[in-house]
Amino acid sequence: MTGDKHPVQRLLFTVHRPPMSKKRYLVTAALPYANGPLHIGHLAGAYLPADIFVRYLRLMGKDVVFVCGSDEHGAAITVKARKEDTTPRAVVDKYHAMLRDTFEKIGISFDIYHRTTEPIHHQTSQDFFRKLNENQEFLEETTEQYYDETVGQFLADRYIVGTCPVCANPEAYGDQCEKCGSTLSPNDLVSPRSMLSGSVPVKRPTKHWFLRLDQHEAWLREWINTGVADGKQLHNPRDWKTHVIGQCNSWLDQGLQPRAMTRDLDWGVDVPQEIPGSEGKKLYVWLDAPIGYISATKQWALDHGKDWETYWKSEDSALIHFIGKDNIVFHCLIFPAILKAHGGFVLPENVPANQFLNLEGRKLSTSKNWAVWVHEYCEEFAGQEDVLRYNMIKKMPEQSDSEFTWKGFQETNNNELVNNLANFVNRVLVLSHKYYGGVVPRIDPDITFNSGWETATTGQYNDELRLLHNKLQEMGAAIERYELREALRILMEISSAGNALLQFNEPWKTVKEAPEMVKVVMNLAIQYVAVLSVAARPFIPFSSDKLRKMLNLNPLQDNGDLLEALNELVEGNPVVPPQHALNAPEHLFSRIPDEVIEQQIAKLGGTVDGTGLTVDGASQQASPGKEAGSPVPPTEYRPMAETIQFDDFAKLDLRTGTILTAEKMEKSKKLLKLSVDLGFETRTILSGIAEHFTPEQVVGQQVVIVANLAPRVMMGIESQGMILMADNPEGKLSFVSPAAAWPNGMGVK
Ligand code: B3M
Ligand code: ZN
Repeated sequence: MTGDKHPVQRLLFTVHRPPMSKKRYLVTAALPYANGPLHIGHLAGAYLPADIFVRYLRLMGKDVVFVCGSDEHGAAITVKARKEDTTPRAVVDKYHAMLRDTFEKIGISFDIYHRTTEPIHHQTSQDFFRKLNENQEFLEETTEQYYDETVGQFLADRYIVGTCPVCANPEAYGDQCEKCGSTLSPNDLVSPRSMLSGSVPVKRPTKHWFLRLDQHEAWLREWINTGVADGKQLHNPRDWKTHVIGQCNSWLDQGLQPRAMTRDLDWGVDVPQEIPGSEGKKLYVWLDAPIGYISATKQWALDHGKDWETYWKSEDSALIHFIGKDNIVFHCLIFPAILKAHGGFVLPENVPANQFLNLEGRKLSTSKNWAVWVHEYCEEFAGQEDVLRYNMIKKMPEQSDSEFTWKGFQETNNNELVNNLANFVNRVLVLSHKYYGGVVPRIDPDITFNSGWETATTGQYNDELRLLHNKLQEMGAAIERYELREALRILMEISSAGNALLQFNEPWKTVKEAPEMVKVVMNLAIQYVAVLSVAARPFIPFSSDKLRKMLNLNPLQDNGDLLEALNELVEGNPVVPPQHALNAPEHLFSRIPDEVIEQQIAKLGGTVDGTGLTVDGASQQASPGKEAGSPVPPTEYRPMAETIQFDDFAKLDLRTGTILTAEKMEKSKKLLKLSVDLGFETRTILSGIAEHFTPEQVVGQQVVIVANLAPRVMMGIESQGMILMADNPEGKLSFVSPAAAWPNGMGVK
């Protein structure tokens, strides 16, 4: 023993555990549009984090239901049907099956994967509509909408194309410009035309039902910022991600307007027919889609003899929505308003939205086939599903956008999964068979050895088990805080400590001279592997199964297995008893050679195949950034500025920061008003980027600011610094930012 501070004591009180006090959990992952296959951006954005969280809750013995399903309505589907020259029904049938199978292959453990075309969903959403109507939550209003006279149809926003008022892109849609990312409405488009016939649409009056979101603004603001609604503290807003709260406040600050909840369409959920004027009207897809979470729960409850209402209506149930950042407004403001307007439902306890994942330096693009398709991965890398999962978690865009590269994928696999985890497990199994015929040795727990946690620290068997307990608890606490990258790091620390345990004690050298000590070391190493077989399950479930098999332990029940292990370990007890017979080691991970990676890189941006990769509209929508395949114009470089001395440069105080809120300035086209977190303080900064970014796009963005620039008053507001931006030959702007999740307030030199 090197000193009096044993690692067990050092760790014991450092673990922060926010209370997981709810009786039951209803966890949702965004319903993907059934109009295309799943790519890695979807996986990292919503499905994988949700799956990890749910698997962890199950391991902790919690009552949890995990629901999802295909979003089968809306223009995303009908546009796709037109492109594939088929019916909406054929589109959703095809992609629903594809999505369902892909989720299963990559191990997303939904309790139910439902569909919004199911009758139970139509009924549920119509009941909602009736109730909102009864509660006078709607304004019925007749407005002028674009109508295509050639085909005799009102045009959904997506069916109108025209020139973007912000960036002059001639192919902007009526709801959004995919080039600059601006949110638009059809009236914003310059020279609109109909996508159905190419003709110039005319305006015609039509009646719609508008949800009075303006009347919900005040309580939503309070609930988002304080966690209090109806005088009750429902959650702690500090548990929510800052970029989520920031985006909500940006919307709230712009003022919530009544929003149409119906459409003139022929595909979707009918407005209940007894309501006057309902003919030809369908529910807006963003009204029915989140209600899909409820209908999925109803179906699951029917299938399992449970009561769906306890999950949605009792105060001791927690509702948690996993989504990508482009769905924040719908899940944090509009759906909560709908739930409240209906009455009787719980509000989400948290909406841990992720940001976007980029691929090889560019944003993911369905239309340019700049993506990694999960179903293709599962075919080409069959048996290596966990390698993708592991990489997605390591690169999860939890606080800011992140990037996947195939080289990084290879390195992570070879260095962490093969060299660390697989190597450790293999050594333990091989040595146990060699020394003890595969039987867990009996030991004298008082014999000490070199601990794997720190060089030159003495280990004692029961203490080391308690130490393992603390590590697991730390890992769980990170998952409970939705810090999944951190949780994975802690998991791998256990594997590293296992390797170090072998390295520091060298059983292969000492087995002859100190056989009793080696027994203790090997027994402990087996406990490590057993603990990993449980703790790895949320992240890499297929490998967890393999580990259980090698250890000859029962398959996990997903019902308190981790809790049980924690209870043993905290007492200093082993989780695998002596005399237990192990199975032979099996293959866990293998090295990925360069050729495989090169092939994948070569495939990027390649021809579109028959799976229909030509339409966007999945959860990761366009955001500004380098477009895959855009032609590179000849660059004219700006002439160099005059040379300055180091002292001139040293006068600048550059700092890292994160944009917390952003809003448009009433009288200025160019300026956005930002509040920027500098760690030690929050600054108000006016930045001339309004023509390049919408407020929602910049919230959560990490930036570098000139922090000691003299304040300047513009349009009556004092701007306290300047944000660094890089420009490009087309005059576009890009943020200059530190690596993902860098602390705020740090110096930049
Ligand atoms: N289908 C949009 C999307 O895929 C939508 C999500 C619905 S969640 C209720 O981004
Ligand atoms: Zn634009």
